[in-house]
Amino acid sequence: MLRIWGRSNSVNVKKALWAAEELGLRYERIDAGLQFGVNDTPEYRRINPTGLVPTIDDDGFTLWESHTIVRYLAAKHGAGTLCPSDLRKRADAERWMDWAHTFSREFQRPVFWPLVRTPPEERNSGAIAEAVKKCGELLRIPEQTLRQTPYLAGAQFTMADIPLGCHIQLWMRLPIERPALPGVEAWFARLCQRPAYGRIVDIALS
Ligand SMILES: N[C@@H](CCC(=O)N[C@@H](CS)C(=O)NCC(=O)O)C(=O)O
Repeated sequence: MLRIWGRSNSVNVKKALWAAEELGLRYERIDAGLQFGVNDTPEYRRINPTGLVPTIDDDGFTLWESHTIVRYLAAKHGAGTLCPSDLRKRADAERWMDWAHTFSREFQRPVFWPLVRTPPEERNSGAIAEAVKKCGELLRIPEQTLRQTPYLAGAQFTMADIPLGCHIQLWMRLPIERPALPGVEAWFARLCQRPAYGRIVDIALS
């Protein structure tokens, strides 16, 4: 049985959960992180020395780092679907997974945390606006691709869409001024049609 540790509102935990659900896997989720603790216990640190979430245990094989977990689950259960069989298509998909870190760095702490997890009186609105602008500029990179193909790695939904798809939900749902990015917006609308995205990713901001 697959076990996944992590609170359901963590953007990185969502990646693992969404992949598992797209693959139709049965799993048990154990709350961990922030108010739930668990990730600071010696038992947890033994399987994940970073003390971060998510971590998985797949029949005794433990793994951490959300994108690696997505790659592992996709390769094990989704060869030819979530994980493209063609080597170049797979590398293309993995490139988008890695690029999501670039967006995450400019978005999670500079925009998401101040707007969702920081009291209004402690927010620096100038810095947030500056960061939103930077994120909008970064999104012109996937915009170029998404104007030409429905998904990041081509015609099919793949693991390429999972990491950035989790960040984009936050980007689209935050009360911020977004530049017009029709390709990204159409892609987000496509993701919203996926039942697993609705269950796992497109949940209330917290
Ligand atoms: N590179 C790691 C980052 C994991 C990470 O930063 N997780 C955050 C949640 S999104 C965390 O564990 N924060 C501490 C906590 O929730 O207590 C990954 O992708 O798995």
